[in-house]
Amino acid sequence: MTDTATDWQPTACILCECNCGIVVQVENRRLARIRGDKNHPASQGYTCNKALRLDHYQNDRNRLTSPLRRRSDGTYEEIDWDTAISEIAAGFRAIADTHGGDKILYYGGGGQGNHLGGAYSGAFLKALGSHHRSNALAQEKTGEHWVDAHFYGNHTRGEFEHAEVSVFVGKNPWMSQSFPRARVVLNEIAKDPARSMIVIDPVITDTAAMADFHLRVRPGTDAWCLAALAAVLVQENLCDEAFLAEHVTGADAVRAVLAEVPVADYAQRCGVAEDLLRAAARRIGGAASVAVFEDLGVQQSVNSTLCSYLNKMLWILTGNFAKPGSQHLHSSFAPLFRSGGVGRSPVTGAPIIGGLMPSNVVPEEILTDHPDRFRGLIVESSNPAHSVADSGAVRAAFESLELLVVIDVAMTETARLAHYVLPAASQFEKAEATFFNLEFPRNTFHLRHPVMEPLPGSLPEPEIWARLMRELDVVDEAELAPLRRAAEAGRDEFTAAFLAAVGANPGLGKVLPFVLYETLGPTLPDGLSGAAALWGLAQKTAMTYPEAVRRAGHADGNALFDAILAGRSGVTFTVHEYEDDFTLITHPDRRIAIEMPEMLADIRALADAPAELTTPEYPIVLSAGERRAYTANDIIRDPSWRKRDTDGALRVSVEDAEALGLTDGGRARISTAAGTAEATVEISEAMLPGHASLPNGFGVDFVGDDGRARVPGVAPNALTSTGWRDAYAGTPLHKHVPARIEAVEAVEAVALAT
Ligand SMILES: Nc1nc2c(c(=O)[nH]1)N[C@H]1C(S)=C(S)[C@@H](COP(=O)(O)OP(=O)(O)OC[C@H]3O[C@@H](n4cnc5c(=O)[nH]c(N)nc54)[C@H](O)[C@@H]3O)O[C@H]1N2
Ligand SMILES: Nc1nc2c(c(=O)[nH]1)N[C@H]1C(S)=C(S)[C@@H](COP(=O)(O)OP(=O)(O)OC[C@H]3O[C@@H](n4cnc5c(=O)[nH]c(N)nc54)[C@H](O)[C@@H]3O)O[C@H]1N2
Ligand code: SF4
Ligand SMILES: [Mo]
Repeated sequence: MTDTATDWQPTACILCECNCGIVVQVENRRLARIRGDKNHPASQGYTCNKALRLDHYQNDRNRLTSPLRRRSDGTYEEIDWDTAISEIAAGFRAIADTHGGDKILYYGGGGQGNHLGGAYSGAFLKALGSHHRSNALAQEKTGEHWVDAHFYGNHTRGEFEHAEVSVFVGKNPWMSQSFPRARVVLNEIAKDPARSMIVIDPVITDTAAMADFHLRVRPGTDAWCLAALAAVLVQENLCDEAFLAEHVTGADAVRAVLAEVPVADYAQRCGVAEDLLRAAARRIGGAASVAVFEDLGVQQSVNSTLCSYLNKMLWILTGNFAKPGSQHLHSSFAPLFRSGGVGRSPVTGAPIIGGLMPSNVVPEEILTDHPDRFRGLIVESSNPAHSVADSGAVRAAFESLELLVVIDVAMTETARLAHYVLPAASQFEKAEATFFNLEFPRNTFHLRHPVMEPLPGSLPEPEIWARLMRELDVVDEAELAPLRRAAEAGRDEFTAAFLAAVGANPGLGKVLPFVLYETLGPTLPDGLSGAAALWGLAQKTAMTYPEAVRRAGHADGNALFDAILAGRSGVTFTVHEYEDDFTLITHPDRRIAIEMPEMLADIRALADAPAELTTPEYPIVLSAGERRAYTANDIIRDPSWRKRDTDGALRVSVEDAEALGLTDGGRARISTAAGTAEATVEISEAMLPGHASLPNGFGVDFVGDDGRARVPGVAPNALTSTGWRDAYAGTPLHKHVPARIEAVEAVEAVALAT
């Protein structure tokens, strides 16, 4: 260790939802050394290749160091925090007063590693009367959430570590991870002859290459494949009758529809050999435990909500619930979705599921003369001008706003459209946490302590939101004073004072995160004032799952909160027993309700639905946004973090390359209904003819040491359209964009480069 290096400090990787625990040594504000944290209760020392590159996030030379205000010529000037806060609060106040607070939209609130800041936004938004919001979950998970809400009112997770059969539907966990210690678990499954892996994916991914059954569907045909798999379970009597009778409603209606599915015909339509498909279904039907993970390969493709519905039949019809190695409901420390029915967005009438408006309709909800259009927007920890379909439409819409404020660590494509940009402290410079707490039977929560001071000029989001709230001046200091005193006296005193204060003025509950930050926050040690909001969540968690929290060793909400503050590597907050799965079903009868008339009608309609959406003009299916070894959404902008695939190659099949005259390492032009782009070609035996793929996270700009801006790779949403979305959830079909690919002649490529 050198003189300036700190001791090893626990924190977490922020590049995917796993948030593996890591320990770091900090040297001159650099994350000089990084390794897995063996004390982390979920990751247990595991990391993938990406965690070691985190300093490229922390020390991005394009970090923001001052609030910025746009001048009329489009350039930015630095302003001080007081000016920024008062002008922004006044600006949103004016929109609320003139047009109503519901004309202010909130987008984002947290990425793969940070949800704590967003937890404070609600107080400011509620104080203004703003309630509409959207974020990346409305680009992927809302369709599944709609089905989940109907089935059991909760979210499920597979227990892959112990599953006899693991099924991955449009999911490549070797690259994209998403459950703890993914590569270790995948290797264990592959090595064990008693366990099997079933992968449904058109690409021979790293995961598919390890599978016992690779159902290599034609892109976009999963609904036929999944319907046929579920039909085999019904037609060959592989269902768990006792489970269905005791724990499920609507099974007869579902079985009646599946009994009619022509398996051989559907196998042919999805391009999977009937024998293989039947063998996979029989393996599922005969296993002692089955766990399933669906992800973007279906959630961002054709019939996406229907696929979510069908895929759940694989484990429900076979009774793979509430036992080791199966599918589980789980506790949550803070819900990622709001509860309640499906709402409608004000302009386009799009479905609002789990409180989230589809990202795809956001531009249309702004760029219109409709009286209910959004006029103000706050974007926090998200880059929608790059990550939402049709970047051109998003840009045009954002440019028309009366007020756009972006809170980010870096000058992003979205920040460049903002009236004000506020610099956030990085995720290693403040208290931070995520609400991706999705495991069963043991669920974990990790409050990360700051490992260094905020970059000068930046502030943690809890402080930004508190300053904005103070400026609105909606909470009377006289109401906070007793709470401040009680917080200093102790947890029990604070609890009593809190209950008294909210009893006297229920309005305080609406701005709860602000109240906690202002009163409990200053008493928290180690730079953890931003953790104050967790006090309320800890109380709620202890009330919702009292037994499971006690089993995890926490007597009550205050004990859980204190354990969270003290546990530098994360804590287990619930320990469930397998039969608890049934009590986590929110329906009064504690049964899974699988009859959804729209979905059953859609299964019937598959018989006549087209399985091809390409056209002679756009004959190739482009998957726009694949997860690879060196992609991490838009979190790291410095391209030098990548050790390979630095251009983000367009992967094409051997057959297509030959037909189109493409060469490996050469250039290709990709055209879609939305736009064109150019990419470096990689000819790959993993791709099916007629299918091409581009990675996610490319096409963001970065100004290097030489002052020149570089934009490696293709921004996938230069090629996608807002209207290309799922009928139920409005989620985009990014994995299934009809495209044309042409070789770019070497001479032409040189001419374009100069
Ligand atoms: N390395 C890395 N890991 C990440 C991320 C990252 O940016 N980089 N991002 C994180 C985030 S935000 C998410 S949401 C997850 C996403 O994780 P995944 O969903 O696993 O990621 P993708 O690679 O986008 O898509 C999964 C698979 O869908 C397949 N696919 C394409 N078309 C079809 C189809 O028609 N049918 C089927 N069945 N499959 C199809 C692709 O071949 C691909 O293997 O990853 C997380 N992990
Ligand atoms: N075509 C296509 N589009 C896609 C996808 C695809 O596969 N294809 N995938 C979709 C999916 S699944 C997802 S999840 C989204 C992700 O897209 P986004 O919702 O835009 O999220 P991120 O890319 O994670 O961007 C995170 C932002 O947070 C900033 N940030 C990092 N740390 C902090 C912090 O501490 N505070 C603040 N305030 N900001 C911070 C980063 O600089 C970055 O700008 O993209 C979606 N878009
Ligand atoms: S990218 Fe995900 S799996 Fe890899 S180290 Fe980071 S959190 Fe863990
Ligand atoms: Mo995502």
